[in-house]
Formats: sequence, C-alpha cells, structure tokens
Amino acid sequence: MIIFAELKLIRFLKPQMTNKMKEFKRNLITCALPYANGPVHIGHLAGVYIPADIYVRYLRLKKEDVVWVCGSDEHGVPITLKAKKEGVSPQDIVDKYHNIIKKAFSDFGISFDIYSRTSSKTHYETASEFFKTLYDKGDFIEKTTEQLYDADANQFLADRYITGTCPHCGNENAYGDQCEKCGTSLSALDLINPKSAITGNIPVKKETKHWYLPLNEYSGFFEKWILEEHKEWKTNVYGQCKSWIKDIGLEARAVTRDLNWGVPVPIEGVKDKVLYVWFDAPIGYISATKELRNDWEKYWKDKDTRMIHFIGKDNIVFHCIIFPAMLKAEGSYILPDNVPANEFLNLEGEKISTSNNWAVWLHEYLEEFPDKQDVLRYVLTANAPETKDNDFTWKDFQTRNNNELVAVLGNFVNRALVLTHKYFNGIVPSVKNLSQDDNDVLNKIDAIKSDVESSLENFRFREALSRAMNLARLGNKYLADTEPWKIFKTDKERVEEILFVSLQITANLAGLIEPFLPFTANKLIQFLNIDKFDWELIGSKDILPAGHKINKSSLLFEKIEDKTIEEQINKLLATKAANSKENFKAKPQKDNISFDDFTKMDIRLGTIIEAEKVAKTKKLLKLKIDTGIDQRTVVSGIAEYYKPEDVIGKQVSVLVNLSPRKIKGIESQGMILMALDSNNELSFIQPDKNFDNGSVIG
Ligand code: B3M
Ligand code: ZN
Repeated sequence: MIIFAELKLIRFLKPQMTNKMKEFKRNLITCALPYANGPVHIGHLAGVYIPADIYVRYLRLKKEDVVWVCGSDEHGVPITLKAKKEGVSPQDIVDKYHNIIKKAFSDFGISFDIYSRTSSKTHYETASEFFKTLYDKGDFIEKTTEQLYDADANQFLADRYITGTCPHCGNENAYGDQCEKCGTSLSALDLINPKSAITGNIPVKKETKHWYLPLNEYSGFFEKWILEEHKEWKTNVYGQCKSWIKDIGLEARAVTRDLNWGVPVPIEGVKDKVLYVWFDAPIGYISATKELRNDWEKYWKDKDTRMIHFIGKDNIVFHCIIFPAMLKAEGSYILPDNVPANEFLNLEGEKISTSNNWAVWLHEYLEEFPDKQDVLRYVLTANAPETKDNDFTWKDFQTRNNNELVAVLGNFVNRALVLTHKYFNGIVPSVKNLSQDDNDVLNKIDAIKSDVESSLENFRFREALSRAMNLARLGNKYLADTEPWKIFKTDKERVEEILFVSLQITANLAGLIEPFLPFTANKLIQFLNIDKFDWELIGSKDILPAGHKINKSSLLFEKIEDKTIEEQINKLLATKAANSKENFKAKPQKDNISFDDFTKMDIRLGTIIEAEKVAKTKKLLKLKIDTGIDQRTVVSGIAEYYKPEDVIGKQVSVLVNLSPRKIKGIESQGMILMALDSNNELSFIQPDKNFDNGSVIG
C-alpha cells in the first residue's frame, strides 16, 4: 500500500469554489424521513437518497465538516391505516419496516451518519419540548372548529383517514392531507364527497379544539427569505413556494390531531391528542442529530452551518414553509440554505404505487441482482427526475449497463489493468518523458474534475455523472488512438508510457466515481492496491508511482442479457394483470331497451371455417363463417388476440342481421360477439355443448 499524503502532488489551478461553499464552516444534510409503513423502492432512491448520498460523499472526500441525518417517520395515519389493514399494532408495523428500510439503504451504500426513528425517546422529548416552547411563547392560535368525524369508528378523521374528490384536479381518490395526483396539499374539509377510510361512512361534523401555527403572519418573511433571497433554488422548488406565498396564500395550520398514535400534545389536561405528524417528523432531523453528536447545537444553531434538505416534490411545502416557520418561531435555529427537491420517478410509464405493488422494491432487486447496487445507482442517477418526472424502464436499465458501464467504464479499466499485467507483470511502468499528447490527456483530468464539481455544487447530479464518465471515455479514446497491443513487440518503451498514462486515468477514476458508484470505486482501489484518497488528489498525474504493484483484477461490470430483462418485465406484467383484476369495475348498465328492440337482433351460432389476416392491418382477421344459413365473410378486430390457425373450427356467436359494412375494402356480413375482461382480454361467447350452426341465441 502507498500513502498518498507522502506523494509529491502536481498542483493545478483549483476549480472555482462557489461563494456559498466559502461562507459556511459545516454542513448539515437531511433526507426526508420515509414513512415506516412499507419497504423503499427505486423512486425513493432516485428522488432523494442517491442524490443526497452523492453530495455527502463528495463533501466528505473534500474533507468538509458534514453531518447527514435521516430516520424512519413512524407516526401519522399511513402507519395506523397499514396496521389496521394487517390486523397488527402500529408498533409492529414500524418495527418491521424500520428494519427493512434501514437495511435496504445500507445495502445500497446510502451512507447516513445516523438512521434514527421518530419513536425514539430523544425524539419524543425533543418534539414535546419544541411544541412547549412555542406554546409557552404564545406562538399558536387555539381554535375550536368543526372537524369530520366517523360516528361508527368513534373517531375524528384527519389526513389519510379521509378520502374524497380533489377540488383542484377532480381526482376521486385524494386524501384529507394531499392529492397525490396533482400534488396539492389539502385539508380534510376541502374534499368534495368526503368518505371515511375506516368504514366508508359519510362523515359528520363535530367540534374539537386544536392548536394552529399562524403561517399567515409569516407571509412577509417568506416573501423576503425565499422569493428575494433564494432565487438560486431549483425552479420547481422556487415555483411551488411562490405559488404558496403569492397565489394560494398562507393560512394558519393545525399542528395537533385527535389521534392516539404519535407524540402526545404536551399541555396539561389535554388527552387523546397528538402532534400532527408533519409537526413532529421534521423535528426528527434535530432529534437524530442530538442522538449522533453531543455538539448537535453547533449544527442547528450556528449561522456558519449550511443546512440542506433533500426531499421529493410532494414534501416541498413542509420543508420550505411549514418547518422553517416552526424554526423561525422557536427563534434559536438556522433555516435551510437550499432544498433541492426532485420530481417523481415513474416505472414503465406509470406512477409508482405502493398499494398497487407497482414498484421495484430495493430488497427484491438485490435478491435478483446481488452485487449490482452500482448498476441501479448509475441508472437512477443518469435518469434522475431532477427537473421533470422521469421514467425507469428495464430496457433502459439494460442499455445503460451494457452500453455505458460495461462498454465504457468497465472496458477501459479492464484493458488498462489486464495489459499492465500482461506486459509488465502488474508493475506500474516508469517513464522518462511523456509526449505532448500524453500530457494533454493527463491535463484533461483536472478539467473534467472541475466540470464534475460545478455540477455537484449546483445539485445537477445527472450532469455530474455524465461528466465523470467523460474520464472513462477519455481513457477509451486514448487507448483506441494509441493501440498499445499493436506496438508492444516493436516499441516497448512507448507502451510503457501509454500504460502509465492509462493507469493514472484509472486511479483518478477511482476517486472521481466514488460519490456515484462507491462499490465500484472500492473494487478499483483494491485492484490498484491503493488506499482511498481525498478529492484534492484527483487531477494528479502520478497517483500511481512507477514501480507500484497492482493486484489481480476482475471485470467491473457484466453484460445483462435480454432474458434477464424479460423476466423483470414479465413480473411487472403479472402485477398489472393482478391489479386490473382486483380493480376491475363493471361498466355501468346502459339505458333500458324494449323487448322488441332485443328481438330485432338475430344472433346465431356459427363455426369459423376459414381465417386469414387482413393485409396491412394489425387488428383485423377476415373470417369465413358457416352460420347454418349460409357461409359468409365477417371481418373481426381480433388479430391481436388470436392467430388465424387458432380460430378455425371454433363455434362462436354471430349477429347475422347487422347491415353489411365495408372494412378495408372487404364486405363484412355480420359481427362476432366477444366479451372483454378486466385485462382487456377478449373471449368468444361459446355454447357449452356442440350445437348446430344456425341455432338461435335469444
Ligand atoms: N414521511 C412523507 C414522505 O415519506 C414524510 C416525510 C417526512 S420528512 C420530515 O413522503
Ligand atoms: Zn388534485
């Protein structure tokens, strides 16, 4: 092993630091606390945890002071609803999922400094104290209002206990706190046609007392703090804040609920009320920091700390408005410097849905692709929903693995290492003087590093990754241009130079890709037989000194075959089929008709005796049918469901007195009756015995 601190470094111009980076002494990074009511999926990773992990790993490599906190959100109606559904206690639910989530994150290299939970003792104390401070200072408004109540369940219906139609977009399945379709945050009383999620009852109204945070009093503050002073926030984030502050308008928000699962309201004499989950959950960031460090206050109360919240777009209002209002009201805390929220990731064109099992679950992915954490990290970063919703497809997963990770990164590294073993016994060759071309190539490393830095510092992780991959592209091009395998016999000295340069690129890659692909970076470091090194060293031309021995290597990535991808797609298709079956709702009945109307239709049994595809169409089959009356031609739109050879000989029901119509130039004399099921499958209507053709149906 060699120690880098002892290496003589060749210094280049340092990339420009943003002013932001200079102003702060330390960083506090938070990630949305996932509800512990289910496992985590690729949407969570892509939207929040991978970008944050990249950012934090980068800061750590730069030797910045950084603390990264997260944990499970264990309160709120999503938990109690799930417990009810599974017939267990809320505590059972959070215990189960907290552990599953924590393990999934750690398996994917998500390197939180602490992954805590909001059921911890420290959190109960911290959240209660926080509320009490605001209460004692008179920061809340106490109000008795009518709220929705389910008399059968004997319970007030807050947040997700109530569903109804969203007043903004008409989605019939909006929740009492939020419409997941248009992303609007709602209050239960806004919903049209509200229904209890417990009993399905139409709720009644009943009076109850709650404590409200008067957000309206903070409008002026938010206009200045966000709209004037944080114009650099991502457009999606800034835009949503602006719409809240200017268009929707800030109103007082209740921060307590009539529930029995959560942090009890810490006011003497108040019973059966808890803190609203969105009041206690962000305080979870503070509790987690307290659990992690004795000097936690430095991270929360010193203006030299830069706080950044990584979240998904549905959490913007809570992190940009409500939590900052709480912090401001309390008075001793800092506010976030940035909130780089992402949009949503869809799966194969459809919204990821936990209830419909329309997701790629992280623990399941690892069962099928063990040791391929970095492939998923790569694909989810390259395709991250940074500025708009984006789609994860298995095909894209395969293409990016095969064409980028295998063909670019893996290919370059493998060639550099294998050739070094083959020609020089795994020893870094010594070189006398490099050519201008060689120096040009090595000088580009520092330029690529600066590009990556500037993308990372602006939270543009897709761009950062693509720029980091430019170093592997540079290496590949260099090997393709110099072709050492062709000249080894004639010009060994030149090959020494080429491999020296290639090995320096490989070593630089090990540093540059670490934030994105930590597992791969670790492998590279082992192959190269070096220690993990700081960001500062990236750009150096001699990370690997001449004479250094590298280890044996293996392939960094392997090709993913079509068959593997098909299996994943089939799994999703099976989910889709099961969902449509479960969600199938028969169409409403049509208007009544008279008996005479019905008897006008002449429906007979007939047998298909000939069948062929109608040329230049996808859907049509031309059939000859023996109707018992005659043999006639019927054109039918069933070609996507049946092959011609499969329908010959089938007895079917035919409407024989439908006026003939020309379809694609063929006269169709009747119509075959078909049934359509929940999965859009078609089926013939057939007799259960073999009957005579021409038998009347009616
Ligand atoms: N648990 C909502 C969510 O998972 C919520 C985040 C809390 S962050 C303080 O989207
Ligand atoms: Zn809506």
